[in-house]
Amino acid sequence: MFHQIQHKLHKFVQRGLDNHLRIAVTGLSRSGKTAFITSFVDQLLHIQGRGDNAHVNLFSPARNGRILSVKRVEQHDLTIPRFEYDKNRACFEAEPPSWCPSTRGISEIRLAIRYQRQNSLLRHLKETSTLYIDIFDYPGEWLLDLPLLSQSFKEWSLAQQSAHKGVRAELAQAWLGDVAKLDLTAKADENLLAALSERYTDYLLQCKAEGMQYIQPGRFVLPHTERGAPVYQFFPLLNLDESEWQRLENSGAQSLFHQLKKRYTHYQQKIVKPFYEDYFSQFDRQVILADCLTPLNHSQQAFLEMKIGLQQLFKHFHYGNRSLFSRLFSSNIDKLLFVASKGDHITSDQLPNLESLMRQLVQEGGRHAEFDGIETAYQAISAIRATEPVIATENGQSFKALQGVRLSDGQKVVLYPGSVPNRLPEANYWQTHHFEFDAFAPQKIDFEQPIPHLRMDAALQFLLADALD
Ligand SMILES: Nc1nc2c(ncn2[C@@H]2O[C@H](COP(=O)(O)OP(=O)(O)O)[C@@H](O)[C@H]2O)c(=O)[nH]1
Ligand SMILES: [Mg+2]
Repeated sequence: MFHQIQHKLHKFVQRGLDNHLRIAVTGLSRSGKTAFITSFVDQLLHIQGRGDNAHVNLFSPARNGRILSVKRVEQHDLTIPRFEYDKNRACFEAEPPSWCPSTRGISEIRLAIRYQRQNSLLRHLKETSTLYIDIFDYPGEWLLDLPLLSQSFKEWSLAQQSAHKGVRAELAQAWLGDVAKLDLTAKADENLLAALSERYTDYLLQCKAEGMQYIQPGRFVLPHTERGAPVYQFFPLLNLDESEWQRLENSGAQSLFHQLKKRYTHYQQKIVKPFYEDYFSQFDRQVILADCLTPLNHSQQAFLEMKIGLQQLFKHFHYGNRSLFSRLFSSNIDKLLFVASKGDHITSDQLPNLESLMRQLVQEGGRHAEFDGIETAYQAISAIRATEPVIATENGQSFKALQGVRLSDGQKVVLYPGSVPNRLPEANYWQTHHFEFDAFAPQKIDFEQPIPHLRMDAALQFLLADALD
């Protein structure tokens, strides 16, 4: 009897000591979220209680042998799609190996890590504890819509107008030409609105293809099933003067103008807001991924947009008392990790430059001191390493190079991808430097081997080590 009570008590205490961590991973599409989470889970699942765990040498709880087991458990929220770890891993084990298919929307996976506590005070109560981690994958495009929550349709339109230059202005010509022909005070025609919205969405997709990253509404450029829903069928009105805005406001409730306004408000309240209320407010730690190398291939405008885009994501954590986000919501995030992804596209000596470039992209403007109470780190990593470092010689000179299988033609190549600038490049940079960061095919991964990576263990250390104390 006594034993039973003691056992029950022990279990009760045990449960009280088990802890949870909700880690969210975001970034714009193709920034490497799926690759990151697949590798994150894979590295953890390959930790062996008594193994040397060389694959995660920078992750101290594994190196010290305190992690007893890691396993997948049923996720917490059954309404969220499951993160497809097994399917993703299978892509790399296949012959030939391929990159995992792209995903949309939010997904979740839960792991249970059983570990030995370090905390001696509790040692007599229990030796081991379990940390449950929920990892969420959600599109960074969702965060680009935050400003909409505090803007009226008119304010949003004016903000869009001010971003409307260079490549964007050129791409928008066809869509703007069609809108100019409209009588916005006339009674709304659903089909017309649908057709024009489609042209607007095409324009946004073209901006994206040109490397523009600051795109609103962010959800318009994600593949989603409800594209035909009226809530995704609206667009901003550009180039109107004050008297025209007045005239439109005074048009009938059924006018095209008021229909656009109504859909905008619906999008704001029914699509943007619930994400913050339902999910965002519950995250404990946030990873933000950015592919800083691809904009170097494109143009200065692409690079500047990447900066604006990143700073937009960053606004969610910039807790200065006037920050938009802190006025609207509260969050519990205590650690923030900025990751420059796909680090295997450059030679290892360039990784510090990539890290510092990422830091600059986020911090420019000197606002970095204001992450109140949030510990922030910057890391350049490769979640799934597709290249091998080699030493190449040319004209008697040796230099560091990369070897991999080029994705476009399946050729095995050795190349020197060039140096990465460690600060924000000047305009003439794109004239004098030619960047070609080729995409590589993934390596084949043997059954039971962990996924090869660069510094994923540094990310594990930052995100998990203190929770496994
Ligand atoms: N070489 C290399 N390519 C990567 C890495 N991570 C992502 N990629 C490439 O980037 C693409 C998009 O990555 P994914 O994880 O699907 O991005 P997501 O849209 O943010 O989930 C992949 O299909 C790969 O081609 C990496 O660590 N190394
Ligand atoms: Mg994905």
